[in-house]
Amino acid sequence: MMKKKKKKEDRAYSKKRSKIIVKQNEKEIIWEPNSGNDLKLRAITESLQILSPEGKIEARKVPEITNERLLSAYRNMLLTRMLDERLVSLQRQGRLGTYVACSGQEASQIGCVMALSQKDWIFPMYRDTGMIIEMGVPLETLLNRLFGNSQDDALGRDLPNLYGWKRYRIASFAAPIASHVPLAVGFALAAKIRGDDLVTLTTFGDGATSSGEFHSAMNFAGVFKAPTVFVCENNQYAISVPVERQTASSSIAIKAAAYGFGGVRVDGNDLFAVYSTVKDAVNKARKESLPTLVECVTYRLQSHSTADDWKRYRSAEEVERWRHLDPLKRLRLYMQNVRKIWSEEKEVKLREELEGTLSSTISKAAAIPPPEMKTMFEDVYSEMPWNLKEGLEELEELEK
Ligand SMILES: Cc1ncc(C[n+]2csc(CCOP(=O)(O)OP(=O)(O)O)c2C)c(N)n1
Ligand SMILES: [Mg+2]
Repeated sequence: MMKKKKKKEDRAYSKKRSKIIVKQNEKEIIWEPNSGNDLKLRAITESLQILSPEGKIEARKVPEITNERLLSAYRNMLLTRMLDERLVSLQRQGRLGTYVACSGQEASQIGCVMALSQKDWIFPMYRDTGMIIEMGVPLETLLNRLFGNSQDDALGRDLPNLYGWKRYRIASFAAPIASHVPLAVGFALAAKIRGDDLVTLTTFGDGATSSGEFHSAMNFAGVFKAPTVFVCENNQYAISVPVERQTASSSIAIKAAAYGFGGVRVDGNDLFAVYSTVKDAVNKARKESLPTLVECVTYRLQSHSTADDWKRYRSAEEVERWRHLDPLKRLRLYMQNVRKIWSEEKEVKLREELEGTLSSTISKAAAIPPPEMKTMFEDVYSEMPWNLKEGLEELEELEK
């Protein structure tokens, strides 16, 4: 009897074998479901995958990406990971206010931007350092923002991870979750009315899908046919709340059906799956003015932010399992073993180069003084009102 039951379970696993079995030191680890309704397990087994965790091609349709483009994407993924680690450490040393890390989500973020054209805009979330880098924001500009120094375009007035640069086609956003999602739809519709040939892409987390803004934006986009690509970076948690407490739907992608357009779920740690799916969605938006929802199944390897400790709500084993699905590792293996354009030596050399660039750029940004205090009274009104003038005068007295 026991034997029979075991066999049945084996069959269930082996049905999607390549998707749920990961290898660690030659040993196979099976992803055990916690319950009959384990959304995390289903999310991995039922998403589009092109590149396996071992760096092998799993699907027939492989996107056409030149070696040059692939190397540049990998470089930005590694830069994002190394920058992330440095920033968390700087915050721990008390040299940076706060930081929201994105380690583990690099393929989702960089794959999205690779699919865009030079005219398209992004409406990102706070965790999208990889997108900011792939959009071409120089490291100096990004670090000045994070340090909030006097060279920061926002003069240190915003939270470090709340980015926004018009010249890089990155819309600024606010801290309330999903408040930027309807703006991506409005911007796309305005562009459509004006005849501008552009698509907007907005990213948000799994937690954001419980907000009213997510649903009204999706509804509006469906009814008025907005050229918008919605990308949910489903990293399994909204701070400490796991995705299975966020929704009773079988996936996040399925929610698109209620608004009359397509939803696709992809392995968010697979650069090829993200890139090709988002590229199709961008083409659909550009050619047919139709929205798409893409769910990237991924995982946040670090804490929610530097004000959080993941050990309070998830096990080390769970984090370890996801480490084997690392987006960088699988791309590196593919470049090395399939395309033959990468090697251990190249990896060491690139890491050394990026280490050097990061050290010098961080030292430079850290040494730039903070904005002058008086700047907080400026830039709001064309003519300063009496109450601000009074505040400024008081400050000048104090500074004498
Ligand atoms: C409207 C609103 N409610 C609550 C918060 C507090 N908060 C900040 S981040 C966060 C979790 C969001 O999770 P998710 O959307 O999955 O994105 P992730 O941080 O996992 O990338 C919450 C609840 C907020 N900023 N805004
Ligand atoms: Mg989340």
